[in-house]
Amino acid sequence: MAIPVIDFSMLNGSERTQTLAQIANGCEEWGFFELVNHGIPVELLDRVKKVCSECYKMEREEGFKAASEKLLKKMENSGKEDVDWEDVFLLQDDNEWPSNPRDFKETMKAYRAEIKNLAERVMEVMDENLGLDKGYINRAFCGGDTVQQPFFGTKVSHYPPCPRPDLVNGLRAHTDAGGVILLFQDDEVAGLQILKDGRWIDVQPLPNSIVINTGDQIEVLSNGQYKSVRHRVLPTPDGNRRSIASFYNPAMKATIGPATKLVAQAAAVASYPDFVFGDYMDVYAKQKFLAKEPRFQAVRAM
Ligand SMILES: O=C(O)CCC(=O)C(=O)O
Ligand SMILES: [Fe+2]
Repeated sequence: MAIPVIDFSMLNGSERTQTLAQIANGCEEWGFFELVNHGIPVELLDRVKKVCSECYKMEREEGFKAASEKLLKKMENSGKEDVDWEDVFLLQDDNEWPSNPRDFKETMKAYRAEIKNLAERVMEVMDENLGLDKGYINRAFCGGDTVQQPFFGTKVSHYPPCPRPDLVNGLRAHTDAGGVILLFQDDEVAGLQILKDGRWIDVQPLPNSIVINTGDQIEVLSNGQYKSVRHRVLPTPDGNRRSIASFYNPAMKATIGPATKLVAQAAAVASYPDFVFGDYMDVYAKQKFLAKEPRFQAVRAM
C-alpha cells in the first residue's frame, strides 16, 4: 500500500475530472498525497536541497552533535525519553534567517513564494471538490472579511544519523495543527510514515515531488470529510534525512469552524466547534503528541 501520487499538471487538460477525483480521494481516504509536475522548477528545488544541506553543515551540525551526545547519555540512563532526534529551524517573513551559505536567503525566499502559490492552488482544488465557493478556505484562513494574513512558516529539518534508533523517535507521532502542509522531503533517505487503518505506511521518497497533507483546521472546515492524519518520522542509524515542511495556516485571530454549507448538507449537527485559531494553538502546544479529539473538546470549552 502506498500513498497516492498525483500529476498536478493534469488539472489543466482533458483529465481534469479524474485528477480532481484523485485529489478528493487523497484528502478523504489518506490525508496525504504526493504531487508531481506541480510547476515548481526543478532547478530551484535543486538549489533548495543544496543550500539547506550546506546550511546544516555550516551552522548547525556541530551544535546538534554536542546536544545529542548529552541526550544520548540521558536516554541510555533513563530509557525512552519524550524527545525527537531532529534539528530544526523555522523561516517566516519576519524572523532572522541563517546567513550561510551566501545564497541561502535568496533561494529560500524564491522557494517560499513558489510553495505558497502551490498551497493556494491546492486549497482552491479543495474548495471545488468540497462544493465551496472558490477561495472559501483561504478567506476563512484570513479571518473572513477582516484583512489578516494567513500564517505561513517553513520548517527546515534534518534527522541526522542516530546511533540508538531503539531509544528515540526522529519525530514523535502527531497530527498537524494547521491547514495545508507542503513537504519537500529527502530524495533518498526515508523515514516519514502515516497511520492508515491502524498500520504505519511509508511515505516513499520520490525525487522533486511535494507531499501534501491536511492539518486539523482542514478537518474542521470540511466538517470531517477530510482527515488530519497521524504521522511520525523514524530515526535512521545512517543517512541524514532532510525535510522542508511549509505550513499554510489560518491567521491567529481567525475564527475557524465547519463550513456552514457542509453542516447544512450533513445529516448530523456539526461535530466540531467554532474557535479562534490562536486558542487552538495554545491547546496544541501542550497536547501536540496526543490524540486530536480531546483538543477539539478542550477548545470547545474555551
Ligand atoms: O520531516 C517530516 O517528514 C515531517 C515533519 C512533520 O511532520 C512536522 O514537522 O510536522
Ligand atoms: Fe507533521
